[in-house]
Parts: sequence; C-alpha cells; structure tokens
Amino acid sequence: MKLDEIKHEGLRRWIWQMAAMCEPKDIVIVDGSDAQREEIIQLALRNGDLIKLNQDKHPGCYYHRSNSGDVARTEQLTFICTQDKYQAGPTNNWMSPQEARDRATGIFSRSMRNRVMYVIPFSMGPIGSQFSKIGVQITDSLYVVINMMIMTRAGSAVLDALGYKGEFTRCMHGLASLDPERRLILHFPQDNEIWSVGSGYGGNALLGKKCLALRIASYQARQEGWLAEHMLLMGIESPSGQITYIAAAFPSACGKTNLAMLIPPEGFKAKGYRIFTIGDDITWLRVNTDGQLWGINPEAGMFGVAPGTNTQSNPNAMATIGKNTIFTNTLLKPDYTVWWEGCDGETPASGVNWQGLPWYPGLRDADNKLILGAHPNSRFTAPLSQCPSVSRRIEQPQGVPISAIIFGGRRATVTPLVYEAFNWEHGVYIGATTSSEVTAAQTQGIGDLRFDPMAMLPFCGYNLADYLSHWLRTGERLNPAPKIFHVNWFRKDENGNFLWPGYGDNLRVLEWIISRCNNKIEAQKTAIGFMPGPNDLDLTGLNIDPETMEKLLKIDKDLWLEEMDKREKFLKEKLGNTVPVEIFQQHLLLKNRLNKN
Ligand code: GTP
Ligand code: SPV
Ligand code: MN
Repeated sequence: MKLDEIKHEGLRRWIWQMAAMCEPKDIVIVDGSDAQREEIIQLALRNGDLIKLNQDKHPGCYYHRSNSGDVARTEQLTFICTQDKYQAGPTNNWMSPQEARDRATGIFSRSMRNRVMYVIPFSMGPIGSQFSKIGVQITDSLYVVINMMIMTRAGSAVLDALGYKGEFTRCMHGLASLDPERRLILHFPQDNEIWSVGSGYGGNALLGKKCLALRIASYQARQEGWLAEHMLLMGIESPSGQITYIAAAFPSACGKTNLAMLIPPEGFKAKGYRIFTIGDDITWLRVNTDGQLWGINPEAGMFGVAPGTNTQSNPNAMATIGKNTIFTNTLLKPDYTVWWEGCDGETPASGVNWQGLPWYPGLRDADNKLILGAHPNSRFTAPLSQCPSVSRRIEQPQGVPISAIIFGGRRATVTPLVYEAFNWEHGVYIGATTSSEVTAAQTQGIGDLRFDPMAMLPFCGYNLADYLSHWLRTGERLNPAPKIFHVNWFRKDENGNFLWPGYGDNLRVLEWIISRCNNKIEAQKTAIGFMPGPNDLDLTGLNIDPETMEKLLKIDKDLWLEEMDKREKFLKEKLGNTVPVEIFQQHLLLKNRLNKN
C-alpha cells in the first residue's frame, strides 16, 4: 500500500511531517497481510532484531533480546504534557508541551536516516465498535511492528474504518540511540498524541498499550464519561450455568494474567466451574443504557511476564505461547528453545542469558550475586485468540456486563486474603488506598512499598485526585453498581513463604466473591469490610490448616492503625488537597471502626 492511497488527509500530512523530522530512507504502511508480516519477520531475522527459535518445538516463534539498559518501563522518563501542570497532577511527571516537543524533536531529528519508517494503523477494541479507538503508530523498530501486529488489530481494515476524517491518536515512536539519557515517553492528551523515543521495550514502545489505552484513554474517558483501567477481565461460569463477569486491577506483575486464565482446582471442575478469559491487562468500562457497567478488552494479545509461568501455575498461558509467540529477554538454550526461572522441566546446563552472555546455573557476578538466565521482567507476546480459555465475547463490540470489581496488591502483611466494600464509595476508597511492593516491571524502587490507586499510578493520564472523583461520579450513574472487593494473594509467614497457594486456587476466593454478587451467601461485618467466615471458602482438596486460614483472614488492629497513618500521609502529602472529600470521610470512618474494635 502506498502513502498516496491513504484517504485521510490529516494522517497523510502527519506522516510527512514526521518523515521530514526523522528523514527515513523509505516509508512502509503496515497492511496487516500475512505476506507482509512474513517479509518483516525475514528482515528482522537478517538485522538481528529476532532470532528464529526451534520451529519443531516453538512453531512460528521468535526470540528477541532488548538492549540491556532497556528492559522495563522507565516511569522517571514518562511525562504528561498538558498546558497546566495541575492537569497532570501531583503523581505524574509533567513537562510543558512546547518544551517536550522541542526536546524530543532534537532527539528524533534525522534519527531514521538509512532506516525504514513503518506506519501501523491499529484499533484498540473490535474494529468499528463505538467503544473502540483508532491509533496510528510510526516506528523504525521491526520488533515493535511485529509486536503491534499481535497486541492490536492492525492493518488496512483500520484505515477503512478511519475513513476521510476520523479521529485517531498520533503515536510517534523511534529507537534513536536507546541511551536512557536520550529517552522520553511523552503524552499530549490535549492533542491526542504520543511521542516516545529512545526505548524499544514493552509499555515504552508498544504505544497502543499503556500510552494510548491507559494514559490517553483515561483522559478521554473522563471527558466522555467512561473509565480506562489497568484491569483483567474474565467470566466465571458457575455450576448453574450462569456466567459472572469480573474486572480486577492489580499493579504490574501482581497476577492479572494468571488470574484471568486460571484453571479451576479439580473439585471445582467437577462442580462445573469454567473460566472465560477476555483480557489480562487493560479494560475499558462504560455505563450502559441498562444502568450496568460494561467492559471490553481493547487489546488483541498478551504481553505477559515469563518467569514463574509453567504448566502447573498457568497451563492456559503455556498453551497460548505454544506457537506464534515472541519471547523477549528469556534464556536462550543451545537447541534454540527458551527457558526462564520457574519454567517447566529441569534447569538447563547452559545457555545464553538475557544479556547475551554465556550462562550456567549458579553463575555469579563480581559481587557474588546470582546471575539470572531470564530477566525478571522477561515477557512473551502472544495472540489472545490462542488462549484455550478465551471467551467468544472478545469480539463483541459492547463487551460484557460487570458484576464485581476487584483491587489488590502484593502485600506480605496487613491486608487479608479478601474483603468486600460496604458500598461503591467505600470501594473507591479501598481502590484509592491500595498499595503494593514494587516489581521488576519498572526500573526503579523494586521491593519498596508504594501506594498505587486502582493500580493506575503510572498510567493515569491526568490528575489522580480528579480521577478519584471521576470514579465516585461514575458510581452515581450506575444502577446496580458492581460490588467492590480487595484481595491479596501474597501474604507471607515469618519465614517469607506465601501463606496462600494462589494461582488456580484463587478461584476459591472468586467463588465467594460471585456468591456475594449473586446474594447467595451471608458475610461477616468487620471494621474493614465484609469478610468470609471461617467455613465460607470451599477449601476441599486443599491442604491448608485452620491456623494458616486464620492468619490469611486476620485483621491486626495495630498493623492496620499503622497502615492508616501511611494512607493518610499518602492522601494528604502525595495526592494533594483536591482529593475528594468522600475519600477522607471513608478514611475517618474506617479509622473510627478500627479504634472501636
Ligand atoms: P503485568 O503484565 O505487568 O501488568 O502483570 P500481571 O498483573 O499480569 O502479572 P502476572 O499474572 O504476569 O504475574 C506476575 C508474577 O506473579 C508471576 O511471576 C506470577 O508467577 C506471580 N503470580 C501470579 N499469580 C500469583 C498468585 O496467585 N500467587 C503467587 N504467589 N504468585 C503469583
Ligand atoms: C506492566 O508493566 O504493567 C505491563 C508491561 O503490563 S508493559 O507493557 O511493559 O507496561
Ligand atoms: Mn500491566
């Protein structure tokens, strides 16, 4: 397809402007055809972007090793560029649009000389759905092109949907030097535009994902009256045949992919439980004319964490990545298969690790620290349609009705396995004060506890305090509103072992949640919310003693009061004085309830 064949004049003009800045040797429009995809893969194999994996064991699969300084999102280099700093809010990095464009132009200038500029039209959400958004990404990275073809609905059908003058997000990306000093991930929500330069990795570079579907979309969602969230989306079919849909927000690398495609424990399978996966990372939520909250997954693929994924923990993910998958920063074995820490089978005797260095188990660096085979944030990119548990509703333009919203994080202490909010407002407070230990999905502060409201701290494209009030106002339009819950799969004992088995066994908690949604079970009223009684979770077939369950459901008043001080500090000092009053009211009510106990 030629540039002149693009009907949309604004798009053609923008492509020429970007080409004038970057001076590529050629411009290629991605049409989404198999033939062109194959051509691009061949180019990537030749230039070293991809390595062909053992096609007997990994059909259609390729391996990519990113620059060793470019292995996760760099939040410190990510900016919201609005006219006023207030609009970006106290939790986002802000830069004025003028300064941002000036600085990035300096880096983009001539950066594609002797390189080809690819233009990828893509749709977030089913093409043509009124809930979908169109983006066009420019990039000089073949790896990015190939990933975007998996993660989004990309190709000329999107240009047809865009027509002569449709709205789209301009997504400008370039590798330039990959030097973190010359890396910027810039969002211009008021211009519906993204500029990202200097990184080829994940959320920094696949601009449909965090940049468009969360940061830009959350800004648009506020104006248009909907919500763009860092949530998985799944259906749970109970023995009666009824399917209950839930959406869950956990911070990066805290279990969304795993929950979204869990395999029911044997006893639950026998009872008749079935899981339907709709999304594992992003959900767009709208108030429908029926008064209910409906959700779609705007993505078409999964960009999932590899370490810890195996046929025990996540068989559906293993089946999904059996073919047509890109593996990034895992270990590469001598027989051109891949491996990661927490994978199936024996640890290989040798391989080439994520840094491209010869590796063997037990290898240590100069400081005597173990060197990993796979980077902790190594990932796989695979089509969601290959997931055995995928729901047929992924293509449904209006999505699915949501009965429950779940918040959660990675907390070794304090927060119990599960509790339920008393009402929407209390639920929004619970989401707003959710915290988690930082994972390797970002480059800084790993292991630190941080507050991460609705798991959106790094992804909200506007003032987070205003975002909370948007959540409150959305609740007022819902009838009935979904129930809101909080879960924690990561509570640990004194020796640092997880108390809860997690993974498939999380369905035991989901069963209680959907029973609550369908008014099938009474709950215990506690200071923090409704909770299951000691015999309310079905633990059949699980080897867990009552003391452990007691620990998992325990509310330690002293620890909670300490937690309340941290929350107060976060709300007042970090979120600033525009936090909605309802949030402070809920905070005080909870504090009073805790003190009365
Ligand atoms: P992003 O893609 O970064 O947004 O992450 P995610 O929320 O989809 O996280 P994912 O499901 O990929 O899980 C991340 C890590 O947590 C993996 O190493 C998993 O093995 C581990 N994990 C997931 N679920 C559980 C669980 O229930 N219990 C325990 N202990 N670990 C889990
Ligand atoms: C996350 O970090 O939450 C991810 C991976 O889902 S990335 O696409 O790199 O943001
Ligand atoms: Mn994510």
